[in-house]
Order: sequence, then structure tokens, then C-alpha cells
Amino acid sequence: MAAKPEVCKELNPTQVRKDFPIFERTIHGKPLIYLDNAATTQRPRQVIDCLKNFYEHMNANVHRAVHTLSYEASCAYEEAHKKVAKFIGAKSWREVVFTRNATESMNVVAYAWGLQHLQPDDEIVVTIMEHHSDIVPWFMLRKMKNISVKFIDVDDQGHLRLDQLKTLITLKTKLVGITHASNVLGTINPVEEIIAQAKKVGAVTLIDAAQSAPHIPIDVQKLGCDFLAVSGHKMLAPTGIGFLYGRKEMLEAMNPFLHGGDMINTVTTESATFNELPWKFEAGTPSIADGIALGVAIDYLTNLGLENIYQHEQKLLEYALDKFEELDGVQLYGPHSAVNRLAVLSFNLEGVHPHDVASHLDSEGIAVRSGHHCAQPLMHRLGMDNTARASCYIYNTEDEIDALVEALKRAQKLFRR
Ligand code: 7TS
Repeated sequence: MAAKPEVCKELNPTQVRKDFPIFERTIHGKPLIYLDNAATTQRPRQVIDCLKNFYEHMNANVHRAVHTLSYEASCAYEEAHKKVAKFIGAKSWREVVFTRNATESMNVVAYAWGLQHLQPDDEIVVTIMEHHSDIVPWFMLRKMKNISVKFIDVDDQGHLRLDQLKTLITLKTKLVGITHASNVLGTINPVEEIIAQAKKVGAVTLIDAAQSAPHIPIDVQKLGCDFLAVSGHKMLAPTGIGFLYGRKEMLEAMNPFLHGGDMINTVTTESATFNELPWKFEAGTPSIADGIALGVAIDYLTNLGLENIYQHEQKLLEYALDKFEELDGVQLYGPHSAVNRLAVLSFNLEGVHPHDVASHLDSEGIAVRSGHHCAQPLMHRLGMDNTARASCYIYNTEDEIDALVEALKRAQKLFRR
């Protein structure tokens, strides 16, 4: 197994890169510059080795047998829940439910909480900058339960219109769902203020932390939210594993979302009683190795230090914002300053389709995403259909930002002809 990185005072991306085998490969003969981290991050050797180690030495189902392998797998899987709980400041590891991803986490809230608690004419308030996974589940409930879904708007720079909170969040509001950070604009939202407003009217709060948990320290007890949804693959863990934090009282009062093995206590031909938390919400054989590897990813991030990660990305963002100033004919979306903003840069080159921009960048070994980023209501609000998007993480460097900007200049020449 590769050695764990030392706990560092300042993040050194060149050192960090050495843990990521993917940077040994080239793309079209060029070194890989990976700037699609908002879609998914790369995996360090420690996480890859954990998967290999599990299948080679520990593989067994959890919670089902008394043999050694099953016991070890069960302990490691439970330990991973404990690491997540510590990472987000949960009161108890039993408040951490492993899911496939943030999308599934939010659907658990919709199905397990929403179906049970919502009544006709109730309202759900979300923001216009939500990812579709914090919009479409509520549309499902709107149809089934005859409720309405309201949207907090943004201003033209991509800040939430907090002046709308009091008019939109009312006694009719039963749930407020907010993304902690926008995957398109990078805006970090003042979730504490919104949670406070939601609490005044007794509404339940759901924070989509898919983009924030990998980049900034999170403490669910300080935030005071009821639910928090995260995807592991955006924070170095394998795909197919994520989690839902739920306040114990909330989870205890909810019915399960999926029914079957492991989520029960006893079953007769007449009825079933449910298992204790969090297993009540983890029906069937879970993604055991991926869950354990999520714990290893959390160890890795904790060793780097979330505050160091945030500072590193702030520096990159400031550098990138300055560099983008050099470019004519580029529209950059989102807040103009680095304050309360992640290093996510959505942009368009005048007269060039973002897919063409992304294809050109790929030809130079640079991976960015183009498209609507699963945030179509926001795109429409800001008057566009698609953007190109560069998003940074722990292994990105200022040199890579330079390479991006130079490649964009070449794309402009190429496509303008
Ligand atoms: N919430 C936010 C804020 C996201 O950015 C994403 C994924 C999700 C939820 C859903 O995550 P999943 O792991 O369940 O799919 N965002 C992106 C993106 O920006 N590009 O690809 C996926």
C-alpha cells in the first residue's frame, strides 16, 4: 500500500499529483490536464489500493455471517460510516446512510420523508441554481401530492436573491432544499441564513453538498440542517457510493425508502419491523468495498486538511480570474470576485459552441465539461443553453491554468478563422 501523505501545513499540488496514477498517462500525446472535477474527481492510489485489498483479502457480505471475513468486512464498513460522521461533524455515525450518490440521497428524502409528510397545498422551496437532482424529485412529489415548488432567484452575477427569502419561505413551506455551492457558477451560498429562515416557519432543510463537501469544511451541527446529500466520487472515492446525513430524530420518524434484506429486524408472514439506523435505509447488499474506500478518501482529504484544500483552490481561483481577464471575447459566468466562490469557471467564447471549445481543449490534453451541467433552470435564467466549464481540485496548478488560457487563445484563432 502507498504511504499516507503527511498532514501538511500548505497543500503542494505537485506532491499530491504523485498519488494519482492517472497523471502518468497522456491524452493525444499531451500531459493530462484534468479540469472536470465538478463532474468527478480522480482517485489516489490509496483509494484504488483499498478496493484491490478488499477484494483480494477481505471480500464477504456484511451483517450476515459469523465467519471472519464477514466480521472484518462488517467492521470496516461500519468504520467508514464513522469516518464520514466525523468528517461532517455529525452527532452520531448512525445519522450517516450510505447511498449510491447525492442524487439517490435526495431521492431518499423525497420518497421516505416527502411521501409520508407532505399534504396538498404544501410548498417546497428550492433555488434556481439547483442541480436537477434537487428539482426533479420535487416535481415527482408535486404530481403525486399536489404540492407546489417555488424557486429562489439569482441576480445577474449568480448570487442568491436573499431578499426573496421572507416572501418565498412561509408557513406553507415544508421543505427548503439548497445547494451549498453551485456546480455552474461556483457560488457558495449562505446556507446558515437560509436554514435560519426555514426554521422560523418549521420547514425541514436539505443541503445539497455535492459540490461543497469535497472543497470546504462542513459541520452539520453548526449548520443545523436536517439532511445533507453528498457524492463520494466528487471527493476521491469510487463511483457508486455517496451518503445522506439525516438528523437522528428525522431518520427515526421516517419510513424506509427501499424494502428487503438487511433493513429489517424481524419478518413474519404478516408484517416486518425495521432495523436500527442507518441500516433501516440501506436495503440489500451495499457497495461494501466502495463504502470502505470512501473512508480512505476521507482519510486522504483529512490528512491534507480541508482548510488547506480551500486555501489552495482560492489561490487557483484568484489566479484564474486574473488570467481570464487577459482574454477578449470571453463571457465568464458567476461572481466576479473569489469571495464565497469555488474554483469552478463556466464560460463561453464568443461565436464558438462550448462543445467545440471542449473538443479543442481535449485535443491539447485538457479535460473540461461542456453542456447544461444538469442545471437547465439556471441556464435559462441566465439566458444561455450551454457553457464550457473548468473546475479545479487538489492536484491542479497555476501552470495548468496558464495552459488552459493559452489553449483558449488558440481555440479563438482556430474557430474565428
Ligand atoms: N448536486 C450538485 C450540486 C451536483 O453538482 C451534482 C453533480 C449532483 C448533485 C448529482 O451528483 P451525482 O453524483 O448524484 O450525479 N454534478 C455534476 C456536474 O456538475 N457535472 O457532472 C455532474
